[in-house]
Amino acid sequence: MKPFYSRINFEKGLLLDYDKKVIRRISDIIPYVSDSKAAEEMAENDDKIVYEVLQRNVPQEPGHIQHSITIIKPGNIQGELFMTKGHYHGNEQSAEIYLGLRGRGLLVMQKDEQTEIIEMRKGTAAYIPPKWAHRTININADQDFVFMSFFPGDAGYDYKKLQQEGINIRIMKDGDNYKEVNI
Ligand code: PAN
Ligand code: ZN
Repeated sequence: MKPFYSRINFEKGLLLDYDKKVIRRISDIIPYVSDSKAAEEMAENDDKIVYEVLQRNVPQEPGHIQHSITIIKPGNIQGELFMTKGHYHGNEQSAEIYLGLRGRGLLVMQKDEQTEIIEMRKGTAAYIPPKWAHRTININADQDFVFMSFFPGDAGYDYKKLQQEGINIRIMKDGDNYKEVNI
């Protein structure tokens, strides 16, 4: 394959060139939220976009580096702030770097009984070591949270493992702020 580049607008926090857009709506994240029943009802009435992932096409092979931008919209489901599904990497040796571009969010990571949270904003480069599950949450009520991800070509996704074991910390709306709730 040939070298290529993408343009990022740092003012707007946008990836201008991408090959594929994945859209996740409330109906796509029902099994991942605390109150799945509330999510079902919301999805029936108004199936809002929760987040979008803009991806570059890179071979999903060792040696390559996948990169994409995630845009999480503001909102909540029965108080639980809009978030990504969250996953382990299928290839558990795969680390990842998240770079904050716009808005404010939390990166929640989990490994065995341990939980770590990093608050992210424009300019935060967070390192997710191998074997840590990761999910991001938009903690702003009126602004998108946007970050860029860089991860090995063969990282893969294991959504089921995290869904089955459950995530220990939920991020709930608390007035204009947020609170962490342990489960
Ligand atoms: C990210 C995520 C992206 C969407 O690019 O895939 O933010 O989150 P979910 O995949 O959990 O829906 C990443 O961590 N890639 O490995
Ligand atoms: Zn990942």
